[in-house]
Amino acid sequence: TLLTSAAITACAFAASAQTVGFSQIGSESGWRAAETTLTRQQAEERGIDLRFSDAQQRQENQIAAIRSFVAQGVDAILLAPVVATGWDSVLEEAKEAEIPVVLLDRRVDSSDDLYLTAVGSDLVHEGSVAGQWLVDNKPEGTCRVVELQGTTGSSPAIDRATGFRNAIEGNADIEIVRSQTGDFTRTGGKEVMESFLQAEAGNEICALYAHNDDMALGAIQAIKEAGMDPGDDILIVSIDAVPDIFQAMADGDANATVELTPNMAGPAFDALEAYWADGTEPEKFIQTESKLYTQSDDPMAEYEARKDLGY
Ligand code: GZL
Repeated sequence: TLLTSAAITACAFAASAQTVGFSQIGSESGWRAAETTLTRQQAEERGIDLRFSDAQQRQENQIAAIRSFVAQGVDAILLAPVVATGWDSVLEEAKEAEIPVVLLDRRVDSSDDLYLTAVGSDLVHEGSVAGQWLVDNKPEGTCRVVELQGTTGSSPAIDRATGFRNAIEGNADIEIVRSQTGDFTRTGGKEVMESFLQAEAGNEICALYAHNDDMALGAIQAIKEAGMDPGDDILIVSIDAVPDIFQAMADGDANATVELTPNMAGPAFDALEAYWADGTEPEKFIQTESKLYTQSDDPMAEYEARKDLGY
């Protein structure tokens, strides 16, 4: 009898825990892996039952995961949307079921009444910070830039391209001569950079702008294999501030990165806990900060500070 009542109490307690479904894009980059790690840690600390789905970077898998979470009757859904379009109907279904949706690190084109809030950085600003660094640090004369874009149709790829172009617009010396997606992966960055180097053989490439560090790290490998010196022959500026980009900076292979915090779940769960408690409606966009780091910012100290965060 004693065991039974304890079991019942435990079940009752467990039943009181909020259940959250998390539709994660995948594990395409070190930053994405860190975001997943921190989301699991945040849920654990807050006694939230997290149900995790890895979409392998396919929108149809995210839509299926959201439908499954709705069928399970979860208390909220976290969605890191791989691309910006195509979400209206599945978000309508979650709204119909009165399940709040919180967007993490990327945006959607859907109306903002289809989600409780979006947690993320100002992606245009990140691109502008990267562009301004190049304006301030390029060598004299013309600077021919190649660009590794993020996943086609994703809000970071769209906005980081815009921000960078805004920043270099007034500088006639800087010209983007090649631009192609590397899908936010190291492999993609390496392969596309190899094609850029072949296509531009005999022409000077002054700098690489990569929409994330993982593509930059792949490109650095390609530049070395081509017998050139990344960070010197070709300046390297990217975004995320993952540990390995700081190692590359310490080695003189990368020049600058714009930090993106992987802790999007903290603000997301704060907003959900307030909403669950008394229906508090958060702002529609909860913005995280971006910070520029360069070789003069003690890169190995920054590496050490991040190396155990699950990147
Ligand atoms: C940006 C985020 C991007 C990271 C990449 O908010 O969505 O996705 O910059 C990741 O590393 O692939």
